[in-house]
Amino acid sequence: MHFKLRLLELIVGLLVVQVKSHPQADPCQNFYKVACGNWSASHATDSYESFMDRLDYNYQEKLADLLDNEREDDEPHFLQQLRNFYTACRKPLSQDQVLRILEHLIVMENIQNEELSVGLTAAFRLQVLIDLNDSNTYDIWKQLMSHRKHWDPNTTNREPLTREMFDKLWASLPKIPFPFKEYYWRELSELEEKIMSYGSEDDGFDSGDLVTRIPPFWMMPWPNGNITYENLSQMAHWLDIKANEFILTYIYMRLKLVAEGVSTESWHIDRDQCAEQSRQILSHPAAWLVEKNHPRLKEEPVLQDIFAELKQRFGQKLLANRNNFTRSTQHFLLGKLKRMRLRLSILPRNSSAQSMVRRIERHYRDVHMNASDYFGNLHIGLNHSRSHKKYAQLWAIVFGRQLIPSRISKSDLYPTQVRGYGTYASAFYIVKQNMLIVPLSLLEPPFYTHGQPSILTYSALGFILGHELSHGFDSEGMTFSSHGVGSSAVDRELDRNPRFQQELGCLRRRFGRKRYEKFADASGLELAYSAYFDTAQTDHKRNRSAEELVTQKQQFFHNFAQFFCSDKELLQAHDHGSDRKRVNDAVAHFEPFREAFSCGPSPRRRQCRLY
Ligand SMILES: *[C@@H]1O[C@H](CO)[C@@H](O)[C@H](O)[C@H]1NC(C)=O
Ligand SMILES: *[C@@H]1O[C@H](CO)[C@@H](O)[C@H](O)[C@H]1NC(C)=O
Ligand SMILES: *[C@@H]1O[C@H](CO)[C@@H](O)[C@H](O)[C@H]1NC(C)=O
Ligand SMILES: *[C@@H]1O[C@H](CO)[C@@H](O)[C@H](O)[C@H]1NC(C)=O
Ligand SMILES: *[C@@H]1O[C@H](CO)[C@@H](O)[C@H](O)[C@H]1NC(C)=O
Ligand SMILES: *[C@@H]1O[C@H](CO)[C@@H](O)[C@H](O)[C@H]1NC(C)=O
Ligand SMILES: *[C@@H]1O[C@H](CO)[C@@H](O)[C@H](O)[C@H]1NC(C)=O
Ligand SMILES: *[C@@H]1O[C@H](CO)[C@@H](O)[C@H](O)[C@H]1NC(C)=O
Ligand SMILES: *[C@@H]1O[C@H](CO)[C@@H](O)[C@H](O)[C@H]1NC(C)=O
Ligand SMILES: CC(=O)N[C@H]1CO[C@H](CO)[C@@H](O)[C@@H]1O
Ligand SMILES: [Zn+2]
Repeated sequence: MHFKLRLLELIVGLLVVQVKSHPQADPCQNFYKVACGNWSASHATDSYESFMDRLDYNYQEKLADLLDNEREDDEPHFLQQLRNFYTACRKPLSQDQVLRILEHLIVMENIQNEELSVGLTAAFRLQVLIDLNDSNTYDIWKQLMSHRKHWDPNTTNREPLTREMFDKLWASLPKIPFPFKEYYWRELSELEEKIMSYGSEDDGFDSGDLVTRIPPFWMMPWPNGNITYENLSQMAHWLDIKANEFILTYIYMRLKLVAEGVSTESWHIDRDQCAEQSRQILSHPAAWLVEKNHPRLKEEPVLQDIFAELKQRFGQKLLANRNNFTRSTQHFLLGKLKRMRLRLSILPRNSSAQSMVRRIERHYRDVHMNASDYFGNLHIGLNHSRSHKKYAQLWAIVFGRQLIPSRISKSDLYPTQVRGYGTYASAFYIVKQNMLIVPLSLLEPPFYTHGQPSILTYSALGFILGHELSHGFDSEGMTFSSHGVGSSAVDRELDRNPRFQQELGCLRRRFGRKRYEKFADASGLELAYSAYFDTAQTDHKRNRSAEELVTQKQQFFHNFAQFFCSDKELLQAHDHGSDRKRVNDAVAHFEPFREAFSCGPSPRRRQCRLY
């Protein structure tokens, strides 16, 4: 069963009001190309790589401007912490600070991934906060090893430790690691030996397979001779299997070896990066500050209206009951849809300005950032977020059904996840709460402008809301009730329902683990399209001029596709697949799309339809 909060995020991309087509591309073959054309070339000099990034970049610029301003009298405690974090991040960093934070971390009782994350970020002088969790330390090492940056490799010692050096370093450790010196020495020397065993005199390798340089700020041994990428993966594996305590102590010893003089050299983190981290670590204070200066909440009625329409469309689908579900399952699904809520902003809603400040104050009352200790602040921030994450999960399990709906009310401060939900311009659906959250940073130009033509809103935001709504009814989400409690009765019925299983098999064969996202994309596009174009009682605001209908339909699809434009059109995202395929898969079997662009009937394969 799923007791963890399940998060389904949608990455949003570009929306451009003006349709700029790519003349060579065939919309029926590669609609991404038609809509995005030469996006990466025309945005080559920008600081963002996709439209999603652009929204976040703009938001963080605003935040940085606000944080660069003088502080005012009587600012809430949480805002001072935000300023302190940002200020410390902007100051020059030194090797000495790295050693201090490592000393601080090493003496801790229980060194978890948050501590390792801070230690690696500091030791490797990373600009971005390293994203470390229980399952991806291997990837982190691989990334650290293939990371490219200009530096002077002479500033570290890359030879294995001699016993003599080890003895000396051991004596200066802030804490003696368990269990004992000889054990540690054996583990350390075996690791170093393994690393040094790579690298070969061989010149038989294809030069494309060779790692040509030492990773930046590498403080461990590095093999002589030629290393292939395969060797690098194995080295990452040896590091990955070491305990966090071992790694932090080891890195600390190796850094102490660095030649004299190097430690005075300092480095900086960029302004936009500091703003981004401030937003990740202190999400609510950052959202509060930006919202106070650039209010977006007045957009709520527009979004709630569209959301209501999408729900109504999806309700019609459920009522059609293609799967011939039993009455109780129908009741379950319709009840869930009816009670699904949309909330704007990660901040408390429906509360007075003072009570909002009080809630945020309460959440951050134990957080005390130091305006000159960036690494220490990172640790405080991650530790704080960890304690709230655990609390949120615990209470979801312990209190169960009755308390959840009343406990998480419209006005609660929703706990965000560093580098996860709530810290980017990305909408998300929380199964446990049957709630869809749209961060206000999504409602910014050029994605969204107050009073823009509704075709732009439906094709972009409508799609996003439809996508997230659909996650409530994908094969995993649908077994959770409107209160976020899993239903084994619905689970059993789904297992036995022949039509549903057939359609699910179709999705699984075609998309594998991406099936939930592909379903949500196709369903979201269909919902948004029908909400905008199909005639119904709810339809009172659209211009139905017949001669423009085809053009309007084309514009709708262009606008939908353009928010996926990116520099990384072919990069495989974990669940969504590449941006290009995301667009092309969503439209491939959608009849109204094929009609609008005169594509002829769908190719061989039909669409997989759960409902
Ligand atoms: C994309 O733009 C670049 C620079 O503007 C140009 O050199 C390139 O030919 C363009 N590619 C296509 C496919 O239009
Ligand atoms: C940990 O990282 C992996 C790979 O990036 C990701 O799939 C997984 O969802 C993450 N887990 C948590 C709990 O964040
Ligand atoms: C590093 O050291 C080598 C040999 O001692 C020297 O040839 C090289 O120029 C140095 N590199 C830098 C960037 O100082
Ligand atoms: C390094 O990788 C190459 C192939 O990429 C492999 O032939 C060689 O055995 C590896 N070296 C070691 C020490 O495993
Ligand atoms: C590495 O391989 C190249 C050819 O790919 C060869 O010229 C060179 O001598 C090798 N270097 C070492 C240190 O073995
Ligand atoms: C739907 O299911 C009911 C039993 O739940 C069955 O009697 C009925 O024949 C089914 N209808 C179709 C069209 O499969
Ligand atoms: C803040 O950090 C600096 C540098 O690490 C330290 O000297 C100072 O004592 C810290 N201040 C507080 C209040 O902890
Ligand atoms: C980490 O959080 C706990 C509360 O969950 C707190 O007691 C502890 O002092 C925190 N440690 C640091 C280093 O902030
Ligand atoms: C509908 O659009 C047409 C063409 O753009 C325009 O001439 C007409 O006035 C519009 N009608 C309404 C009711 O907005
Ligand atoms: C402070 C505030 O605005 N409270 C309102 C919250 O919403 C309920 C109804 O949904 C109102 O009755 C309260 O006045
Ligand atoms: Zn999704």
